[in-house]
Amino acid sequence: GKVRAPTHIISTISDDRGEEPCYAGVPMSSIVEQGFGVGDVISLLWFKRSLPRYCTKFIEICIMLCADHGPCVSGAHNTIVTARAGKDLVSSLVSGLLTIGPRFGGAIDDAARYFKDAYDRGLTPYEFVEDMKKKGIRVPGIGHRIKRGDNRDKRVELLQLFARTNFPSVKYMEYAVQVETYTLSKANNLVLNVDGAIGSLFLDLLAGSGMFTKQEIDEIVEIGYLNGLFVLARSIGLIGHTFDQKRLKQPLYRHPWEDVLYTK
Ligand code: Q5B
Repeated sequence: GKVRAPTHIISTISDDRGEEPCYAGVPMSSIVEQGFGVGDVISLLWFKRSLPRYCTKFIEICIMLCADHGPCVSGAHNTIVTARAGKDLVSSLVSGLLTIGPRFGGAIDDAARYFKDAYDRGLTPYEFVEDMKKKGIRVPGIGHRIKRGDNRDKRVELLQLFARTNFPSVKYMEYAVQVETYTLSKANNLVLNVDGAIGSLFLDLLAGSGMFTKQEIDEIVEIGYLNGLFVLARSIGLIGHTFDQKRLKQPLYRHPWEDVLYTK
């Protein structure tokens, strides 16, 4: 019989060998004919399944809301400086992307991990936050440089409104809101931020949609899929900032001496 030569790569999400490429078995023509959006494409390529419309709409809202947050945030700043140094699009983009991490935009996975663990173990918000404090770990998804208890993040409110209207259950988000109520009683900047809102709501999407087994949810949270949403979304803005600087023919950036504390 035929002997199968050993392969060096295993791939399960897409196939380009036939007449048309397929994403998780769905041919490109169906994707176009059925009017799929980017949320559906993410569902197929990341989660290997078609998700209900409210889930794909939620993914699309996350992408739209996180696409940009002005020129002053870490990612945009790096991209702007790189573009002004005369570098190309990809270099400018990745220099911004490389700032995404536990403090900036990359706290979604850890927010999901910690909120899930605390909720599933039945910890009160007080027990959870104080336990984190004892361990010296900042609560991921809590805190913002410019948002405050009396100046909430509109993006968080929009995500919460969509989920409360469309999700079968928002138990993880409600838990995150209770955590926020407690952290706000400690300091006015300790709001639920956009990373925490997406992290907790994605847990609700995974648990409430009936599309994932418990084992699959644990694997998604453990591997850490959710920072990918911020990376993907913010790439849109970072590309925009690159074009903006090139269009404006901005010169090489040099930070002013007056803004540096030179000390021994
Ligand atoms: N404290 C975000 O801090 C920030 C605490 C906390 C307990 C916390 C901080 C933090 C967790 C990571 C996180 C996502 C670094 C943020 C984003 C996208 C963005 C960005 C944009 C966009 C801000 C002052 C006092 C200290 C701290 C305590 C602070 N956070 N305690 N748990 N989570 N959060 N990141 O303002 O006693 O004085 O020592 O790490 O979720 O990135 O728009 O900018 O779209 O681009 O630098 O929205 O919260 O405050 O470091 O001076 O702390 O609060 O221990 O206490 P700040 P600090 P003490 S969304």
